[in-house]
Amino acid sequence: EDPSSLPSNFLFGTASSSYQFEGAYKSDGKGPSNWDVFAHEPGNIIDGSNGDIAVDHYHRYLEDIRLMESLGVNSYRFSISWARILPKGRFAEVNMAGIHYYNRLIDSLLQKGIQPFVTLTHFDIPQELEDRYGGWLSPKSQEDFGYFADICFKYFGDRVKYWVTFNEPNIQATLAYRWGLFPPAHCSAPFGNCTVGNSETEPFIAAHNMILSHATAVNIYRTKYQKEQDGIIGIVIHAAWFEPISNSSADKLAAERAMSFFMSWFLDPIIFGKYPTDMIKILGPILPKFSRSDQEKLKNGLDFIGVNHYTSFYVKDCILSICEPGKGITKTEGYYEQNSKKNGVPIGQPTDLEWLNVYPQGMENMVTYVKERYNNTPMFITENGYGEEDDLQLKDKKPLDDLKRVEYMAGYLSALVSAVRKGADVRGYFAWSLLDNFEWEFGYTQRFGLYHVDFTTLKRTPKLSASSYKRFITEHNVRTII
Ligand code: GCO
Repeated sequence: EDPSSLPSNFLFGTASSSYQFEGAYKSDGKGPSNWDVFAHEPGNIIDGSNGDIAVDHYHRYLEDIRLMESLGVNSYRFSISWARILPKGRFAEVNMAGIHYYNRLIDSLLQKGIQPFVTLTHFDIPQELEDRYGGWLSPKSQEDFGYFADICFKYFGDRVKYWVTFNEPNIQATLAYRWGLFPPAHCSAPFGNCTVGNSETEPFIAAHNMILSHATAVNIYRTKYQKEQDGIIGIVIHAAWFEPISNSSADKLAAERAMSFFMSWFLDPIIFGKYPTDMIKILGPILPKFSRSDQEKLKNGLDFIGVNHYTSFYVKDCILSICEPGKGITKTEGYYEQNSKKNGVPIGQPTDLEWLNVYPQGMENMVTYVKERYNNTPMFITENGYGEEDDLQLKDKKPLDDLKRVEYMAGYLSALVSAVRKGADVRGYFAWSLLDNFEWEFGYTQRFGLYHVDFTTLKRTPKLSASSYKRFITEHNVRTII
């Protein structure tokens, strides 16, 4: 596809997050985050690693900005470490050294013509909030998040014009409170055996507080800052594409339910002021309710939708069909089962990672779906990328010749261009990620970078995908100048 079909002011960038990149986990007054605590507990991260040092972006951001410059990107998506700004949430002073770090980062980016695209929280929160009242399970979290967001708008909003409140709250609510794989590691049988939690109810309680926290931050931005600072604010959702496994109407309805239970769970309340109808019907009293004043607060709740899209799944109905125990059979999962395969055949080219199949058509389908469901609200593809198992374990592989990543990006970018041609209002694309980094419960065993990182020396080396992304961006720019 011809990159010139993209708008001339299109943002091209790479994405990152504070815990996965920064390191410096207790430097310059930073407080402990929930991820610091979780990763330090033996058994939680498969290679026993943590983000104490990560890729040391905190100290190497200037070098990393030079890498961005050589890619030719005009934007950088990163997140703020809440515990670096507020080591104890709103229960202690602002840590000015943390403010200074992000000021240096933002100013250095702008000097190179790179727009900061800033996420307020990408999974990591001050541990203090967990300890005091159970983090997102408590409605008190709303006030905390508003307090934090206000500080960020106040100190950085003169220069930051793109704000994201939450990164993938749908993943966070599910992994932290249904599967126990993210802090605070809550779950119950048959989803897992944690010491605390309730997999059937807590994901919805945490999500409810996140949705209202989002609304709190957006209202603060709208009333105190937006007019003067002239930026926009949105939320980032993990948006896999769900393909019905057969033509039966039951499977088609199941795929619709998958969309509701996964993505629209967050987007519908923020855009329409209520949960999706199929969720309300199926979950009944399990789903918390929005009061009148909540609904008022929610309306007009975003300027753009951030879509993280990587892969697609087949979806099978579990109301009329028999599903495997523990996979979609309960009402809290929406009575659908997701699978990467149909009759043993994967939906797209398989990768090293079980959840990741290469199916570029899913990008076009997803973008079109979001466009139609949400009246063509402006969108950014806030993440898209290809992951591989660590090359140290696969000795014969040449880590820098990442042809599969090159092909993945070419396919997905061309599917994106095609959706834009057909009228989707997509304004930017961020590759996950600039560098190999800390991949949550998988530690350093999975690599998503356009640049290879030697995790011992922290040396960065470009892969083939870095030059192919650069070429795509250059072609786009050349056409738009002519
Ligand atoms: C997110 C993602 C990233 C991952 C990436 C690769 O929440 O934005 O989980 O942090 O590193 O999706 O799996």
